[in-house]
Amino acid sequence: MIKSAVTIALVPQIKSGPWIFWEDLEQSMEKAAAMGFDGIELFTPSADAIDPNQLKELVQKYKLQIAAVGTGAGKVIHGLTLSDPDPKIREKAISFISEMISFGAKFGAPAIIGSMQGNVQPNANREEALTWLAEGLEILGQKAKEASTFLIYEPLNQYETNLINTLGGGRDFIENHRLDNVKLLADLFHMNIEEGSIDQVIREYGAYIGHIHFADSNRKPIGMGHTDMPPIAKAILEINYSGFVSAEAFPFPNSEIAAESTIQAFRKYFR
Ligand code: LER
Ligand code: MN
Repeated sequence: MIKSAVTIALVPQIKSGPWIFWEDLEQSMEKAAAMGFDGIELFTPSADAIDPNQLKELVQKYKLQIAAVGTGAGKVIHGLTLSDPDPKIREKAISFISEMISFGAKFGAPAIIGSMQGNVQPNANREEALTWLAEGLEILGQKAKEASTFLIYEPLNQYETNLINTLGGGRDFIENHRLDNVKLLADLFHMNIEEGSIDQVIREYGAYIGHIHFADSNRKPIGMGHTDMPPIAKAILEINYSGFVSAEAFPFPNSEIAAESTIQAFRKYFR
């Protein structure tokens, strides 16, 4: 069964990002649980920012799953990416994400590689950058496997990365580099910019999709933009997707209304 989730970001540097909740962890969890979400997607500054025992208590108290953990803080705070020409930076990026994988795995949650993939730098070679990214995903996919979870790779729109922008590009990358235990994130906001037909692409690459970011064309909650959601929801159901549909959207007009609109849209399309 498809599960609902809502993002909670606890990284001060990215407060203005597309996160439904971004203040207090427990308060946000309490609200998410009261609205009926199945899980939360967490963005933390590092793997040790939250005491796992405390999080275990909260997860039990509010009966919420951890849908996934974001790793973007590694880039935003420390400037680390998996495609940096400097091997020391790539090494640090891998160890930052490894720790996030171990943290998430305590809760059965996979880690997401989004902005941590980086970019081909102005004077670097594209093939080389893609090889570095593949090397990182290979190591991290295995790390996730050892922790009994999987790794999520997210194609981003062209204004955020010049590496891979489409689900098809992500599928080719996984196959060409024989990446094991790596699944794709279908972020409906990025797909709205990059794909021809979102529903067709979801049907075509359904077997590779391990996580979905739920946001409208303008990155506001579903229903507040012009994305034609019914055919997309139909495609998600048709591929027998059983992961999380997680609201990574702006808290517009505020966190509560954004979360409430999201869970209503989720019920309308998936229940
Ligand atoms: C960034 O645009 C995004 O979609 C995030 O999920 C990546 O960390
Ligand atoms: Mn996303």
